[in-house]
Amino acid sequence: MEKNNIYGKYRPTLEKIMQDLSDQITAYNNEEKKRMGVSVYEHLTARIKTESSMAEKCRRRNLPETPESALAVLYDAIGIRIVCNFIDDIYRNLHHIKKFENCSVVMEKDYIKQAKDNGYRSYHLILEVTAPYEDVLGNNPGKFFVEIQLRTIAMDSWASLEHQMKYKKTVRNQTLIVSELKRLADELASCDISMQTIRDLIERS
Ligand code: 0O2
Repeated sequence: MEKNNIYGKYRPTLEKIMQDLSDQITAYNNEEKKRMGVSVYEHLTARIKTESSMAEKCRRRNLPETPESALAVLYDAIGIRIVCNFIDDIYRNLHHIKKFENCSVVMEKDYIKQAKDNGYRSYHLILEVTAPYEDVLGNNPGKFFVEIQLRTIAMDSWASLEHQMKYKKTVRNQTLIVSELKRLADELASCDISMQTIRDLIERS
């Protein structure tokens, strides 16, 4: 399999699944805006994992670099990131997403309640989406996996910064940077809690 063709003929289908699910999320947000006057999230981004990044992940997991590995064994070919103003909004989004009739949750990781050792925080959800397209195993309607990451703006900024460091080949003062990043992650987590508390006080008053 060519490196630049790991999704094979399924690439356009992945784009459709990603768009349809993004539309479903946007739709409940629009409903909430009408009902409550505020959005449930600040912004949403969606991406198909790059071919090279997916091929690298297959190699790391000792999987053949094929559409079957990319779409039936690994779960993050399609990724949607929902960035929220407040921690509670993350759980509000989860509540809405879990009600989608065409989706079931196959995995959940709450890196907010249990942050990674480096300070990474986010809520990860793997959805299995049933859609009227042929999947890599030949089923139609097919089943497609989507990774949804939910985080606050603070968690998102931190992850971008940490990502920059991780993917630089050589970083001077790495030990210092790693420990500063951990300290920063904890400070931002504390700010997120304060933001939520103040919002609750304003809403109750
Ligand atoms: P991209 O380009 O964002 O997709 P994996 O790490 O993927 O082999 P697993 O269990 O699938 O293993 O991953 P996990 O822990 O659920 O996290 C997957 C994604 O979460 C990563 O995707 C990142 O987007 C994000 N993530 C997880 N841990 C960290 C972290 O410590 N720092 C940052 N900045 N992001 C993290 P990819 O595949 O790295 O890349």
